[in-house]
Amino acid sequence: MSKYAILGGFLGAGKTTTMMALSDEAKREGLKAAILVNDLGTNELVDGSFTVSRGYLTESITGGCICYQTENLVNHLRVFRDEDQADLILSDIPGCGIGALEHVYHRLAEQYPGEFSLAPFTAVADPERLRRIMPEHADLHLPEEMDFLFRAQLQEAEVILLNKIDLITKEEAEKMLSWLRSSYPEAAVFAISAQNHQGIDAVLAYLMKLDSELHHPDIGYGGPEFMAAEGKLTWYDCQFHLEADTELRVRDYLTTAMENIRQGLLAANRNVPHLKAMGEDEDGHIVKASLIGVDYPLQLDAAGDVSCRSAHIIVNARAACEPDLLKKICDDALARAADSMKLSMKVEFTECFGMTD
Ligand SMILES: Nc1nc2c(ncn2[C@@H]2O[C@H](COP(=O)(O)OP(=O)(O)OP(=O)(O)O)[C@@H](O)[C@H]2O)c(=O)[nH]1
Ligand SMILES: [Mg+2]
Repeated sequence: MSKYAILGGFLGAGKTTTMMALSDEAKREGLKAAILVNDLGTNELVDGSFTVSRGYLTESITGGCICYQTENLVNHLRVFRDEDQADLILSDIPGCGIGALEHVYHRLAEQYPGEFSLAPFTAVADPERLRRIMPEHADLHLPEEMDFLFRAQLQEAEVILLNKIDLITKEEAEKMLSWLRSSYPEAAVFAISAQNHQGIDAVLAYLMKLDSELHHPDIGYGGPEFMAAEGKLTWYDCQFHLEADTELRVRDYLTTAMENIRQGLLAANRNVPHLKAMGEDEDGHIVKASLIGVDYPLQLDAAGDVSCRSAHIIVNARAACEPDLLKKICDDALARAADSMKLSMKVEFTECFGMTD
């Protein structure tokens, strides 16, 4: 029987990176892992395209949360289990999401008994965002309605992964771990760096060995705080083609474009819990960029950066901003970056919607 593990956690916490790290670790242990990427956006999205480009066995469910498409989810899980013979199936939920313990795990247990072994329900947490709900109550320039989601995601979890410990000191990590353990005493807490593969072996062993207890925590799903938090979030997705007369460097384009979006959001006093972009040139070289807030440095994975003539670009912004304003900021920023680099831009797809639309 395949083990199925859902990883929740806020936007940009590192769910996709953790799923890749767990897949790598599974491979080292002689196990086969598969990744099921879930997002509210449609069409080609950064996360699924990136995991495929890195060679991970990946399928995507787009256009809605897996909480509301159990049959579709089960079809994907069965293919991974029966055709791919995956030992472990990892899936995320859109990073604003809560409620998958009830809507996915409980439904699978009740409606498809014995088909899948359910790993403890897991949340990935970013240390910076945790500081917001810890006693220090750090100001992250995000609407305070988001605090509900940070708390609910941890309350729902049976396993909490304190990720990105490479970015904090040992003392900070200890302080956060002890706060997490005292605030969420029923959860098993692990410290990891998904990026550096630190602590991943212990998490894999835990998820493979234990099963979800299938609790029913009261996390306020559907309540006023939940509605208020979702009401603040907007999804923007864009795909386009860039062409240069002489030379195009995808890394430079993404850097300029993301900085333009940052400046547009700052000027409007808005923020972006996660802005992701990926570019692929005509020879399949990939560059990925990620920004987890207007106050944070741009993170570039530019292993594939070479000079080229044309590239396909995907941009996904998950922002605390009104849809019309976000669309204007992003559309302008992407076009201005192309103009300033004398690139011709052919937009193939754009969507922008509020989470509650
Ligand atoms: N330094 C560091 N960065 C990390 C780590 N894990 C993830 N990141 C970075 O954090 C950013 C967000 O990571 P993702 O894995 O895309 O986050 P996510 O939770 O999947 O984000 P959404 O799907 O948008 O909700 C990326 O730039 C990652 O490279 C880590 O352990 N250390
Ligand atoms: Mg992701």
